[in-house]
Amino acid sequence: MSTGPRTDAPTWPVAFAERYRAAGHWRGETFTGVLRERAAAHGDRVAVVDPANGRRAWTYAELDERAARLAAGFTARGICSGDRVVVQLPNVAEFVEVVFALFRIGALPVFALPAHRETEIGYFCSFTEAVAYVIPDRHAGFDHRALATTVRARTPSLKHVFVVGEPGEHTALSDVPCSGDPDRETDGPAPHDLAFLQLSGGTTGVPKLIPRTHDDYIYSLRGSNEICGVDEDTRFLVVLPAAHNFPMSSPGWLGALYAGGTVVLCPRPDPGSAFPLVAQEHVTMTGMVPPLALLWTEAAAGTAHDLSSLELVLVGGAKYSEAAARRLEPALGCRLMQVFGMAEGLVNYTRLDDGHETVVTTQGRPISEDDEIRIVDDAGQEVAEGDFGHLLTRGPYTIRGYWRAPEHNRTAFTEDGFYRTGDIVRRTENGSLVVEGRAKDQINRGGEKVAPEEIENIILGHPSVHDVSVVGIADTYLGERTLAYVILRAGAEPLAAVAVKRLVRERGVAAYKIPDVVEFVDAFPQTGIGKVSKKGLRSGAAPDPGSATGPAPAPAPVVAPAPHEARSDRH
Ligand code: OOB
Repeated sequence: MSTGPRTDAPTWPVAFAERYRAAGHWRGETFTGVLRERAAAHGDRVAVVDPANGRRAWTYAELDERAARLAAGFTARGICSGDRVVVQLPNVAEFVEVVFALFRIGALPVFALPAHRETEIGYFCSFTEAVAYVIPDRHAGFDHRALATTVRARTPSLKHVFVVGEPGEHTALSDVPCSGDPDRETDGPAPHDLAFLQLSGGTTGVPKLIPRTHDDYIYSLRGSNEICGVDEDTRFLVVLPAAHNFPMSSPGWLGALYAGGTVVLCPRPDPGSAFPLVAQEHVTMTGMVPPLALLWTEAAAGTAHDLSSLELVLVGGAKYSEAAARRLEPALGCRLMQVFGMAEGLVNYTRLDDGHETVVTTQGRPISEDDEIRIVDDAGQEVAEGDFGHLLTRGPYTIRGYWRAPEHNRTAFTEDGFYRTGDIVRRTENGSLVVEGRAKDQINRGGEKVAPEEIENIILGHPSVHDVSVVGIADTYLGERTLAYVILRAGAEPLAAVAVKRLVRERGVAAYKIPDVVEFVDAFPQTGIGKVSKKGLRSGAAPDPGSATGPAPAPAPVVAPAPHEARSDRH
């Protein structure tokens, strides 16, 4: 079985693929095969715990059976190998069931985040020509069925909407599984086939899609498990949205399932929701972004819940301050591991046997000895050992190109296949990487990535707006938050900051992309924020945002708050 034309995305050259197989990285496993093997080996161990609505716990045998029945039901409805299915589910057991059902068929889940709205979902569905969209009925006060109705009406490929819960005019997911005995023997797609499409954090107007294969992703799980000590006794709590690459694979819920451990799904990440679950479910491991780690660290002191089962907390997705990192272990009574990863592939971890200073001051080193790391200056020349520069990487689980994006791939990857991460790093004497900043045009809002261009394009649509520049400003809790500098047209009706925010919200984008602060200016500040009119740049010859100017790359557009911030709007 194949997952469709390989031309959808560049893949590893044959010589590299052979090398990765010979090294034992790619072992010819598939997710379907892995689940079936675990179900055969220890079918009665608990695979997934969903504490919401009366605590459901599915064993490996049950999960395998459910996935097989659902796969048969999807097949009966015409979903085939290679079809794309946008999956937008919160942390519920059905998420795991749906994903393994799609893996079985060889259909590709496209992992949307629960926060995504009409603009993002409409784009994912139309760009991938998705045949189906899987949603909860309502989540976090939002009715996903109404959104599905809108998107379906304008997406000709979209034939099915499956709903976890009350389906409304759509199809209940619970009506899909076949009742007979499904074919249990199929392995579905081949190990080198695509397994799913992840979303990139994005630096452009629309997010890029990241094609991951069974071989490469399973290798990253195996490597992550080894580094983090994940085994069948691991009880992994998924606090971040399960669709994100970090909680999925570093080592995440897929890593825990690969090892035969137990995945506990946490509906909300706040300590009030998560701490009781840690205690009740004897959670041993979890992963989170720095702002959440701060909250957990602060809340741990006064909690009545027993957190003593926790052995390891992974923190990553954005820079974790050294001061905060120092506080985590004593507060939570467990080990800390920093993780610096990307959905495109490369993942770095500090190690359990690293000294304490390395754990609190670095972002670790790559999973694999075959992860190739280059740290280069603007001219692409390798910097002196210890100096900072642009991080380029290539390896057995880092993609060679985005899905259906040949144009973008030409700049996002070097000719010899290195991914330009857009991160500015340096390597310490003991080989650990330290993230110093960013050269890419992206805002990292506490781990949630915002592409300024996407928001600028929306604001530019307002008739009173002459130009806009969206930048990140330092924030003690989030690391960064977003500020939109707006220049109004001469003689235009004055515009309130709230109106700008409303405009973005009403366009139907994830709430975390709505600017935190809006400021009206006569011209873009040239100093202090280091930004000029990006509209002008785009209509002229735009420089590659991944390349800084000058010999030494500036440590990223992570900027200090502008002096006039005091008068900015904070609604
Ligand atoms: C993870 O994945 P993405 O794809 O959402 O974002 C990747 C980007 C990196 O290129 C870097 O800019 C930033 O997020 N980042 C960090 C970081 N971890 C990620 N920046 C500073 N320090 C860190 N520890 O965010 C992701 C994927 C897998 C595991 C962990 C995080």
